[in-house]
This record gives sequence, structure tokens and C-alpha cells, in this order.
Amino acid sequence: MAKLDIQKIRQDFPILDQYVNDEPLVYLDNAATTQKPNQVLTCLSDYYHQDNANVHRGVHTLAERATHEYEAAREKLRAFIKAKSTKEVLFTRGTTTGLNWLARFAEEVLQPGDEVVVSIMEHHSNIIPWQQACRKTGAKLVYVYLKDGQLDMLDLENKISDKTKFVSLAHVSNVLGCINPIKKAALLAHQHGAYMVVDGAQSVPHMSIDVQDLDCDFLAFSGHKMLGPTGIGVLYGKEELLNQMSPVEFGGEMIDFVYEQEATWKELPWKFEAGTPNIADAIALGAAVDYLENLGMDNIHAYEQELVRYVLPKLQAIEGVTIYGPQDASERSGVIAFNIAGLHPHDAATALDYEGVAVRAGHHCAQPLINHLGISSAARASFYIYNTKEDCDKLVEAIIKTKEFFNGTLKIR
Ligand code: C6P
Repeated sequence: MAKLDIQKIRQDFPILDQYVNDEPLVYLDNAATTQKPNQVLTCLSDYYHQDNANVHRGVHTLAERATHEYEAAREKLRAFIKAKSTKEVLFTRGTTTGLNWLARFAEEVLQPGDEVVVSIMEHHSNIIPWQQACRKTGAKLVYVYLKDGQLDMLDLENKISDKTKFVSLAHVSNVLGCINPIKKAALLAHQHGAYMVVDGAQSVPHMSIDVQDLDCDFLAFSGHKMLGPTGIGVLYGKEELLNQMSPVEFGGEMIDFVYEQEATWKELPWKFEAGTPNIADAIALGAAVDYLENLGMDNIHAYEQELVRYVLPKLQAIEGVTIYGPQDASERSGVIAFNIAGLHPHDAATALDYEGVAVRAGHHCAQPLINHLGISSAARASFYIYNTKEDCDKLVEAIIKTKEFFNGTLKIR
């Protein structure tokens, strides 16, 4: 397997080359958003400098260039997730928008007494839209709980029944870091005639995804967590299902014919893309895909696992540090949420920032999970392709220093 040249990769991310609080920046908040390489920034700037025009509307040269680049980006995204057709790749604002669109579809499908199955580890974006759909239709939202810090597969099997119409699961938890067995879940869902929805926000940026192999019906993800710009993402859906769905937004560009009292829709994927789309960011997301493909998604996943294998035992060895999720590095992606005994995670994150280490603290938009874990919040370090073992060491040192600062009682197990 080709190894990644991390120092070379880092040169593409000039933002990393800075000091924060007089310390070299160690950016470990990649689950919130990733940094953007020069290639993506140049793509954005080139588009606005050279090609900017509206898409699918004009016949002039710039309009044709912009349309070509926008649709070429869609094709890159198709190939990236191995969808059958570009008709199955809808540009959205991000994961949240994609999941909201699906919940609208659910409102058309759900009947009183039907069930939607989610897990307790879901991000609010994969809970609240379903709560709303259930409330409007009289369907019930059913939760699958945890075993050993990850999805309880027995509970999943028990909760999916013939009443289930949608199963919607995170592929990777943004708190527990566990990787959920989506292929198995999809099989179970389909055995009961339910649709399988995947929240890919934390998986698509980090591992090779094959929607046909997973056999999921829908997959939502965000560009900004995979080196792309904010405000752009993708909703994948099987063509026959997207054809059954009504558009969520109406207006310019998504129509075929408009009469005084009614209208007909364009074919997929444009039926879902009302108004002027986020052209530049879609094209730049295509550049991010080029960058990731060039490194190789399997290499990226392997490298992140190497970092987790390196840092997890070091964190586990610090007395008073609790790590959430599976304790075995091989079962995790590069997300590690933790607490330090006696310290509020916001204080911990602020103290780490004094050391130049950027981590997130809070409920991570997963309050039901945080409640279920019996805590009020947690700190979280999350890794990506430009992080190094030195970054891991810096995190560990900074946590130890923080503990010393607050209670002066450092012990290594
Ligand atoms: N999680 C985090 O720091 P958007 O905001 O639409 O790009 O992504 C929403 C979302 C959905 N599902 C999962 C599993 C996620 O992790 C996120 C975003 C960020 O954990 C911001 S709250």
C-alpha cells in the first residue's frame, strides 16, 4: 500500500503553518470541519476569475464552461461514492439539508403506527427531521442503544420490524468514533421493506464508500468535512426512489413546463436543484475529491487508523481521562471524545488551546447520546490526513499539562 507523504500533504495546507497562543497550531477539530488545500482554494479562485456564469441557462461560452464544470463535479462525486448514475447525485447544502429532504419524503410515506429507527448516537441532524416527520404523520421514532460503546446489533435486529419504514444511521459517530455496520443494517432494513438512510458526514471523508455495495437507499454528506468548501454537500439516492420523491424546493431551473395553475419537473437530478445552485463550491468540491482520490481513500483510512492506534493507548494511560466509544483502536475512526476527571470540557478545550491544540468541546450536536452516557458534555479530538504523530504527542502532553495546571496530581498508569 502506498504510504502518504504527510509532510508533503501539509505543504498544501498553509493554514496549518501558524502559531496559536505562541505555539504551533495542532488542528484536531476535523470532525467539525476540515482545512482546505491550495488545490481547492485555487479552483474556487480560478472559477470566479475565469469562468463565473450561471449554469444550465445560457448558451454563451462562460455559461457553457460553468455548466460543464458543475456537471463534471457531479460526475466526480458519482465516481467517488460509486453511484450508478449522476442522476443519483443531488447537490445540497450539506448533510443536514439532505436528511431534511428525506424526512419530507418520509412525511409522504409514513402512516400512523409506522416506525422510523435511528440510534442513540445520532447527530441532531439525523434526529430532529425524523421527530418532525413522525409528529406530523403519527409514526413513532424508535431508538437503538449501545453495547460496549458502539451500536448494539442485537437491539438493532429487535427494533427493526415490519412496522419500520425508515432506518437512518450514522456510518461513523461524531462522538463515539465507532464505524457502524451499514451493510448489515441495510440488509435487515430491506428484509422488512424499510428504506436504509445513511448519515455519511463522518465516513465519506475518511474511507472508501461504495453505495452499491452498502446497498443503502440514501446517503447524505457534507463537502466541508472532506477538504471542500462550506455550503455544499451531496444527497445520494437510488434513482427509482428519487423518481418517487417530490421536489422539496420549487422555482427556477427545476421545471420542465410551467402553466398558470401547475408545473412539471425536470428529470433527475435537476428536479431537486431549484434556483441558482452553489456552482463554485460544487466545482471546488470536485477538486477536493480529486485531491482525496489522488491520495487514495484506503490509504487515508489506514493512516488515520495508524494515528488512532498510536494515540489511543497514550490517552487511555492518563489517569482520570475517560474515552467514549470502543476502547479498541481497530474499531474506531479518527474521532476521540474524552473527559478529564474534575474538569469541565470547555475549560479543558480552552487550556488545550493555550497550548495551540484545537479540539471541540460541548454536546457535539448529539444531546440524546450525551444524556445516555450520563455526562453533560465532552472534549473531542478528531484527526485527518495532515495530522502527525507529533500532533498526537502534543495532544497528550497538553492534556497532562492541563491536568497538572488544574489539580497538580499527575500520575501515569
Ligand atoms: N458534525 C461536529 O462537530 P452539516 O452541519 O450539515 O455539515 O453536518 C451535520 C452532521 C450530520 N451528521 C454527523 C454525524 C455530523 O457529525 C454532522 C456535523 C459536526 O461533529 C458539526 S455539529
